[in-house]
Amino acid sequence: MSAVTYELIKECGQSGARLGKIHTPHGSFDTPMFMPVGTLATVKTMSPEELKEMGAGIILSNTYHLWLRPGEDIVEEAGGLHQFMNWDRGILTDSGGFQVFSLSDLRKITEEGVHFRNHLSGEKLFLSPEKSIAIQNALGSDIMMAFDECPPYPAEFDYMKASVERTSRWAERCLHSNKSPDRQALFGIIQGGEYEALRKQSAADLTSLDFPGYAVGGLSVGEPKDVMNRVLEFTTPLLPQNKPRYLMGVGSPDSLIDGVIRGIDMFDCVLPTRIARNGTCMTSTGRLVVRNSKYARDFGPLDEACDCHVCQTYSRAYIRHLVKANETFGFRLTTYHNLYFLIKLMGQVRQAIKEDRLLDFKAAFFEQYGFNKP
Ligand code: PRF
Ligand code: ZN
Repeated sequence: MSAVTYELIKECGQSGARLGKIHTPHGSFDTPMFMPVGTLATVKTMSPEELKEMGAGIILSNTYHLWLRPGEDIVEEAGGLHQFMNWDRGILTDSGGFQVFSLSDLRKITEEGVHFRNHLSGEKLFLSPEKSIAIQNALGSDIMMAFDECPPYPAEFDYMKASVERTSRWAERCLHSNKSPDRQALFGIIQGGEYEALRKQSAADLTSLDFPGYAVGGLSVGEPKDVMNRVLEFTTPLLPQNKPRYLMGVGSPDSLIDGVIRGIDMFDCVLPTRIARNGTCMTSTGRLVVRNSKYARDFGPLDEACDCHVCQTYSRAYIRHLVKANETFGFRLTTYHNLYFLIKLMGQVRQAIKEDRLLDFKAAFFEQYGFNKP
């Protein structure tokens, strides 16, 4: 039995959406679900208690960053990442594949792995499938991700084909180097860019290895929205029905709903936490830039329709003042609200799947949020 299992509860009568439950060694959570990002063993400005209060059942952390600091040996000595950061619910760690490509300089990809320079110190480093899994085993996450290559968009077909084939070979090496498959599930990552033939090849390679879950990688890398939707439309049907499906690095409200409609169960993104620290809030009527001078004397909540603690307690004028003065508390308030907003949105999405009305929910949500405006 795998460390992580997926229980399919119901399929949506109106779309490809699924209602489910994912069971991990650190509890279960309902899907579709959004995972807050805690890159450096903290969801920036939030305490674990606050994350629980808003209903987070799993968070994401990063192999690459924790390897560079404080070092996976220190986290392991602390008793693993859960103990180290005092989080007793699910943790998923990304493999470092994507981070090496997005953060580091002077990369050189070989069959063995990737040579690059530490983005902090300039030191020469090397990450491979075996090394990534050894770090993730030391961190003790519930879900580990395979070490992959996420090529930029657009990439030539021939480059993408060679990359997909290497990512498949790396995935097999990851699977064989997992030292605790009974406690830590390893998910495979489907690549292939916008090419249907390559997504098919990637999905066939990875599903033959029988991972306990699958991610769709290589999306939200600058491609137009309709390309992402089309890729999901032909990719999710290639994945087994009884395993979780995770769309990596996607977190705008519209993309979450579009992903769920195409059969995705899990999402993560820095978007809600990153824009919060720059004074931007997600609300039921669209993005609100609380720094804006028009909120200087606005004593109403960030979002009239939100029942989070922040919206029940603090005004736009107060939050604007804090954010403009660079006060940490202001960033805590916007971060809390944004994460609450996405986690609650996923709850509404699950309710709509239950009642076979997800497309109606989408139409109403998009109308209110302003996505239908020219
Ligand atoms: N691979 C990995 N992590 C990722 C991605 C990927 O393709 C993406 C794509 N948007 C985000 N995070 N390993
Ligand atoms: Zn709120």
